[in-house]
Amino acid sequence: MRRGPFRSGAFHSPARGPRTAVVLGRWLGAALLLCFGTGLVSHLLQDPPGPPAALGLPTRPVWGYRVTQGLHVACGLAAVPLAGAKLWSVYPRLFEWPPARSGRHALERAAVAALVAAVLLELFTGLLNTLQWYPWPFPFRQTHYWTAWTAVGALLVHLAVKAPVIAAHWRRAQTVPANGRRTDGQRALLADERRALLAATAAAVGAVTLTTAGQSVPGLRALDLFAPRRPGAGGSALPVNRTAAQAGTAAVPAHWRLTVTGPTPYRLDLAALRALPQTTAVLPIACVEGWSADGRWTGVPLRDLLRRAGLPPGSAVRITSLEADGPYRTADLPAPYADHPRTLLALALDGRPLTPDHGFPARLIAPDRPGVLQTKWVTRIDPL
Ligand SMILES: Nc1nc2c(c(=O)[nH]1)N[C@H]1C(S)=C(S)[C@@H](COP(=O)(O)O)O[C@H]1N2
Ligand SMILES: [Mo]
Repeated sequence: MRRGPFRSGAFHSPARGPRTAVVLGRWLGAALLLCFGTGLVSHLLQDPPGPPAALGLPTRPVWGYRVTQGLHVACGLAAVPLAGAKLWSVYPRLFEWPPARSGRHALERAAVAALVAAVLLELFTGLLNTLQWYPWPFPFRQTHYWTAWTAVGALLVHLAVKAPVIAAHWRRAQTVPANGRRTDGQRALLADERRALLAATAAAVGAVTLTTAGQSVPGLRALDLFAPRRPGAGGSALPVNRTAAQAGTAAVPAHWRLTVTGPTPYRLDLAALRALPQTTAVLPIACVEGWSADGRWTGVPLRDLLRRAGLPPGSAVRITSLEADGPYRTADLPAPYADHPRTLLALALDGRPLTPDHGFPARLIAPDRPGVLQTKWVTRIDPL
């Protein structure tokens, strides 16, 4: 174990030490906690507990999910260089020998092992998810969700165990004690090295953020070098995650009808839908994978379609796509969204009929919801 890069004294640096670990820990901790909070929001929206109709899920602000999920992905990306720097700052301690000196030390190291493993798995799965790349046999969302709880639990143990060290090094003034063992020159060198490390870390975080945030922050579009999704596909400013060709819905059957069930079920063709009173609303598509963009949608308010089928306000519905299979073939719409005046069965985007990639002939668009739930190629609406 104690050879090569693992020998004690490997990669020695004066910039290491509790103060460095505390400063980096604060940044990383803040990024991870923001990830956790915004991730819980996303999870609750995608997997609402309890009966869908009974829930007061938020429909306001309409761009709410755009902000929380944009932050989630931005903080996750920023956490990658932060986690690297944090691991580097404590590197020799990760391979300490003997592995445990006391019960407390054993607990401390077990929590660190769980924390490091969970955070690395979380950042890895999240990063690959932004690339729509799933090279693993386990379900992404459940794994990402439960790993997050593991990471937060291990983080709380870590913070509790380290509380005295954190308290002692929280403020800069207390961190360079005049302990007589270091000369003023050595102390200045240490402070310089630490400053350089923190500046390099901050620069890496800044670079990662500036070159990816454009996928959800309009003002930063020009700098968006590394974000995987580009607007402009499918003939609009919105990116496309799953094209009609990929979903097998490129050729919509000539007999396509929208079916709405309820006390007075009915079917309507596209011309009949276009003849109904239309509403236009600017609403974003906010993808879980971190990109988002506004669209100007025109279509029939969903609640008008539901009233016509005899479904009263407060009804939750299931929206079904023409897509033969795939995880987003159906989406359940809790009552707050179904009743919202700007929830549309959209027929047009930016004044033009929907293109196949954006969901022709009809798609759902609802405020403050993850993109995965904005079902394209809609063919049925059923009460839940
Ligand atoms: N039927 C169906 N609807 C779907 C999807 C899908 O795979 N199948 N993808 C969803 C996802 S993940 C997103 S982000 C949005 C993207 O909408 P857009 O392609 O119009 O930008 O559509 C959603 N609607
Ligand atoms: Mo998405």
